Amino acid sequence: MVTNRTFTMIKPDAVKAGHIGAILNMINGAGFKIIAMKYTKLSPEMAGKFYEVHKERPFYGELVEFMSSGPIVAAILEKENAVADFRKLIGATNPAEAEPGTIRAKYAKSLGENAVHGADSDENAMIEGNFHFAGTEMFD
Ligand code: DAT
Ligand code: MG
Repeated sequence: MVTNRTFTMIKPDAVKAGHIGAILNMINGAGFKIIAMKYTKLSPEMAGKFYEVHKERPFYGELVEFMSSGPIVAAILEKENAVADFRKLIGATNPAEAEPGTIRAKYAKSLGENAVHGADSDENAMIEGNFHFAGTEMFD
């Protein structure tokens, strides 16, 4: 099992605000290698399935609606300690609590519309990467 990869999405708020380039620049600058990447849009069904773990949470409906509201950039990233280092680079879920200089501190609009997703474990990184990409779309 590959444990040096993580999965990310640049969310609809950041895409709409024109931050794709700046965010990718921060990702590259932090030493992550791009293994797979696509510009795409989630249907409400796909967003619902992706965030199924949050189904019982009060914000689930809002989250699914937001994540399917516009295009996103999905990517698999590789680096030593990828999951933890990427969570550090993006900052806390709530941008008001995110460390200065993190992607969410710089580009997130709110707790709900927080610019980027980062997988929270090696296992989820693999599941989420495989949800979005076929093996033929991944390059070492
Ligand atoms: P993270 O994206 O930092 O892993 P999470 O997995 O707890 O955070 O939640 C997934 C997404 O759901 C999060 O990026 C934004 C949204 N969200 C989380 N908590 C929320 C809340 N209390 N109100 C509205 N949206 C929320
Ligand atoms: Mg999460």
